[in-house]
Amino acid sequence: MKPVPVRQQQALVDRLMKACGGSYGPETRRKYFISGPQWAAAYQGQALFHAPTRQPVGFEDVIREYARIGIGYWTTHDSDVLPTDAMGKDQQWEVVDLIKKSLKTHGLSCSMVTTETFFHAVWAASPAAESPQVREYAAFRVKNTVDIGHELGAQFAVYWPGSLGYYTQGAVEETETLRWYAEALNAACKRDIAVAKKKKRATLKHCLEAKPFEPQAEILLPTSDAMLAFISSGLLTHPEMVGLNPEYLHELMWGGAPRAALARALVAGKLWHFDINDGYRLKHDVDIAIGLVNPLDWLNVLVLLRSHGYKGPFNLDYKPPRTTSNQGVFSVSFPTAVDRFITLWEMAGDVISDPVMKEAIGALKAGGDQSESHDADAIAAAHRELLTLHELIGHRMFQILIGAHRGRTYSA
Ligand code: 3MF
Ligand code: MG
Ligand code: MG
Repeated sequence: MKPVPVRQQQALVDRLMKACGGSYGPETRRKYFISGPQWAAAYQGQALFHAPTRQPVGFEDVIREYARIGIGYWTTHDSDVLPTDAMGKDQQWEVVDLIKKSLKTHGLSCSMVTTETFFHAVWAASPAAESPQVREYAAFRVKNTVDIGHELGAQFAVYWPGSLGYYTQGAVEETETLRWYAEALNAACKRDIAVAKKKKRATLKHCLEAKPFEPQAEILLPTSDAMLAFISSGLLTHPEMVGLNPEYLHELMWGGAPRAALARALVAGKLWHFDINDGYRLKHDVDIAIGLVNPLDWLNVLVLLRSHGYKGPFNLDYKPPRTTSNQGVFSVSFPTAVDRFITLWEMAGDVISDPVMKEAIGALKAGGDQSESHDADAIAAAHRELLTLHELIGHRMFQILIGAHRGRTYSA
């Protein structure tokens, strides 16, 4: 192949994207509760060790492009759209007005707002630092995010505590830091109750997001399970207002099984919001788009969520790779991520209604010949053949993933 001149590269990408086929139209995409974060589309590829590879993009461009793709919901950090020194001031409300206009023009809704408590130098010792002044500032920021959320019509507020942890052990007293962190959340809930009453709106759903490492060496609430324990620790004044925003990759990062982590959140009644992406076990936060690494695991996750009636939000918290251009972010990265999600979601429906799966699961639940005795050997023998179905179920999931259940075959 000959080298491809720069001016022909976009056309090549567009042609190959068309050749991929199988994409859904914006109308179809809008039927799902999929949200697009401002920060994901605006990410310039500037992570640790990296210079940016893309030009900056503002919320107007992101909202317009999400609308064109068919992403119906938009989410943002306070600092994605506001300079830190404008927070809570008149300038903030001017920007919020512009955002409202832009969302209205393009037919999008803001579903979630979140406070940045990890980037600015003020959070160096965490949002629950020893200094009462820092903690008072953290409370101001989360309360201000609640105000913005109500103004933009959001239903959810998310909190990834970011630097809640330490580099040098012993520098912070963990129980005290957790108490202080709870105080910020308590302030957010209290403000929410007052604003919701004034605006005659429902209170927001406040969702905690855990991540096992980054950006501190040690994190005080590293997993969704730790967050569940924190919610029921007695430190929160409104535990009923606080749930979880698990992130798929964050659970893989500590070596957990994301589906099992989600199951624990479901049984606690706390699975309220979900950050969807992909990546590798026991590695750093690579935020690859859904289904590019673990499609079979993702199918399994969506089977669980579908069978429990979870309908979203599904927040596209991934990072278009540094190798993708500004154009590529909206022409390839977001539409393909959305379409893989929809395909996997629909496939999960196939799994649930598949006759082989149904019969296998039904048979396992019926068990072997009922024996009255507590004879372990006899019970094991009565189930010996039946339990082979576990592996058969795994095979059937694979077949559904590759379309073999619909007759797709490969000749050897
Ligand atoms: C970090 C994250 C965050 C959170 C966001 C929401 C930048 O790994 O996942 O995204 O999702 O801060 O509060
Ligand atoms: Mg996230
Ligand atoms: Mg992440």
